[in-house]
Amino acid sequence: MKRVITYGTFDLLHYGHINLLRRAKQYGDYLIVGLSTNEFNKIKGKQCYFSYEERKKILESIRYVDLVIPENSWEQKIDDIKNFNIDIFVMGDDWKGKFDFLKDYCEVIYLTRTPEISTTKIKKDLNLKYEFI
Ligand code: C2G
Repeated sequence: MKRVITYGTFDLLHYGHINLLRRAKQYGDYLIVGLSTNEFNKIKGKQCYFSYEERKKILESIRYVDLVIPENSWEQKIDDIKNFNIDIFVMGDDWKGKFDFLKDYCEVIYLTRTPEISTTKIKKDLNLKYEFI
C-alpha cells in the first residue's frame, strides 16, 4: 500500500489541479491532500474565493483523492509524512527543489505544471470579461 501526499490551496478548482492529483495518485494506492486553511493562505498571501470547508468538499469528491487534511503551516510536512506513513511526496514543479529536505523521510517528486491555467488567471479573465456587468 503506497501512500502519497500533496499540498495546496486548490481554490476555483481547475483541470491543472486535476492533472496534478491524477498523476500524484498514479504513484500509489492512497492519496492524501494537505489543504491550505484560510489562515495559512493568509500566510501564503492568497485570498481564496471558496472557504476551507467548500474547497475540502470539492476535493473530497474527486476520485483520485482519498483523504483531505488541513494544512496550517509550512512546518507540518515532516510530521504528516511520519504520522500518515507517507511513501511519496508530490508537488507541481513550480516548487522544484523547495521540498528536497523531505527526501530524508520519503520519495520527493515534482510533476510538471499544466501550462496556461491558474486560479489567478481565472480571476483576472473573469474580471476583464465582467467588469462592466
Ligand atoms: N498546479 C499545476 N498546474 C497548474 C496549477 C497548479 O500542476 N496549472 C499544481 C501546483 O503545482 C500544486 C497544486 O496544483 O502542486 C496546487 O496548486 P495551488 O493550489 O496553487 O497550491 P500552492 O498555493 O502552490 O500550495 O505547502 C505547499 C503549498 O500549500 C502549495
